[in-house]
Amino acid sequence: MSRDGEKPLNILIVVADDMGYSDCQPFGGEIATPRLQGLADTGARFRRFHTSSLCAPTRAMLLTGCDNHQVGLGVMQPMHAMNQYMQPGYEGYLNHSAPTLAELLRAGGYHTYMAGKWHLGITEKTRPAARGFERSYAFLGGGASHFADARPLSAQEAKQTLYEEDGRLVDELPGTFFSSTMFADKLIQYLREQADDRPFFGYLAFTAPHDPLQVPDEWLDRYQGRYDGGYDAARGPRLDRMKQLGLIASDLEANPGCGLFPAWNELSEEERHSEARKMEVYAAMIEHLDTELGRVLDELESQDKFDDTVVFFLSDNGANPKQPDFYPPNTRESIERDFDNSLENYGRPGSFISIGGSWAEVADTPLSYFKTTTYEGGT
Ligand SMILES: [Ca+2]
Repeated sequence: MSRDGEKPLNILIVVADDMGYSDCQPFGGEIATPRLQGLADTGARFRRFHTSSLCAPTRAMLLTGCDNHQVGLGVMQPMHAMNQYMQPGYEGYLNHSAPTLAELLRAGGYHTYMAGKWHLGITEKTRPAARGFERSYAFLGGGASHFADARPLSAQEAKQTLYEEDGRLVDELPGTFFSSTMFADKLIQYLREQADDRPFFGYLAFTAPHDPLQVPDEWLDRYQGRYDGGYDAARGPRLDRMKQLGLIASDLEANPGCGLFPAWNELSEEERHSEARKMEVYAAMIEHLDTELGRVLDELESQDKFDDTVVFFLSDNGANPKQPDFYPPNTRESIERDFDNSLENYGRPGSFISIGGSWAEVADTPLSYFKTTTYEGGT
């Protein structure tokens, strides 16, 4: 990274969780993401960049440069098939067969900071502190409530629904906790506490907009009414903007979708209200992420480091088509019983909602399918 003997550049990798291909502005999305737009305006957009179709395998590849099967994430827990148990490459955590980017950069003189989702191991030997991160504030699991209650996605997920800081488990989250805000706060703190002028590697892995779709109350109504027109009314303008931006061929037609989910005109009035509200919360969650990322970029500016920092932004996989009963052993009944999924409570503590298949297809415009599949909408 050294430029003619100059100081090596800082590196900041920012990951969104389950964000669709065209959700953000630089890729044609209607969701206000001015900070990402700013980065894109002065940077490059990668149109042939692919990920895995799931969280942890992508992260394993991102942090090692190796195929996920080589480093222990051949399958993501708890999705092991019987013949995958105890098999090399299927450990379900980042094994020690390859160094991480953080280990290599730290050995090369970088400070290494992480804030956000880890999902690559929960034991002391597999947490960020053991894999090269000098400072870390990490969520170790796959997902949870974004508020202080940190409610697990399911009973099976509960054992990895843990936060840690610098290798030690965090007992209790502050009452004001919201995931994206805390992760930005922590990265800013680590940047401020750095006492020398060595370069840094930052890994900011937001858990937004992974379900449960949630935002701080003051953000809840930011997109009110914006999705009342339904799926096609959102998809068409996205496609048009992508053409204007030169991201796709000008004669590309709208993707007809996989046909597994109901069309807008097949929904009852009540179902439409529910669907539109879910997308409103999802959109607000992405704009909120952009704002929190903006605070980190502002900090770099104020430390006069922004121009010496290479910033990468990616989503770890495509948009999520699954409903909350996808996470075993949840059922529709258990979700209804254990969460307050009344329309007024969507996006607030105690709710557990997801955008579902039809919106996931819109979020991945113009690609086919979504997270959990290896079609382009998944990767
Ligand atoms: Ca993900």
